[in-house]
Amino acid sequence: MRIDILCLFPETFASPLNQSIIKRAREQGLVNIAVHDVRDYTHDKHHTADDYPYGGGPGMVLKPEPVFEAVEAIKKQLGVSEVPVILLTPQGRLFSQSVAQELALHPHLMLICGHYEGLDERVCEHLATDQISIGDYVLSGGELAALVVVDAIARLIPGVLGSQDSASSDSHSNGLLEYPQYTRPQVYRGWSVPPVLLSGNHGEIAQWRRRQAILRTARRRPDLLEKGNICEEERKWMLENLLSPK
Ligand code: 6GU
Repeated sequence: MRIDILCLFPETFASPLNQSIIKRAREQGLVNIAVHDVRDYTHDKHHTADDYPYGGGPGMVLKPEPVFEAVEAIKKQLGVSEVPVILLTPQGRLFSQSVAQELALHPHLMLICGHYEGLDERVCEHLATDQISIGDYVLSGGELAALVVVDAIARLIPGVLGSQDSASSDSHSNGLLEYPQYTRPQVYRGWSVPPVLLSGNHGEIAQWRRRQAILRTARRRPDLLEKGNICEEERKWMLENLLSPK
């Protein structure tokens, strides 16, 4: 998969894209990520990327010309025409695990990071094919949002994670939060690992994890339970245990 990122602050990406799982995925050639500076596509000597908003008001607006020209130049250089062009903006549709799964199916994506008070609407209307927000809060720019999107997508590419199991048992991939995990020591400061996890009984362990995932989701994110596909027996167990401590 190839991802081209267009932004005003390319240095933001250096460290996060050169760590851990994403670094390894890039080294293995599973994902090719290129970061482009929109200012490189300006023509004036001050490399002006923003301007005052028509109609007045606070802040500056990202100019359309360098953004259009950057997308067109990159497409031309790569010899591609049909590629999703995704704008990162608080006005976009909400990002989620299922949006990540949908985007991970594309062989190529272009991400545009907005900045300042906003972006010229003609970029939204005539260049972007999709607009994504990572949540209901405002960031100073789209760079951090793009990193969130790239990370969530990259770990879904086959081969990026050690075993494909790790992505399918993640929180949200089955509509529920993930069950509690433990490692050694068996007792830490007097707090013991739940005995069922030491039992070696794989059926009981699977049932315990499933029930804990349901309970945790019911307590912390009841809004997600609808999508969790809980059976009648599980719902009964959940209601019996919801009120007990922790
Ligand atoms: Cl994609 N951009 C900005 N600037 N703020 C956000 C966002 C994006 N998603 C949530 N808040």
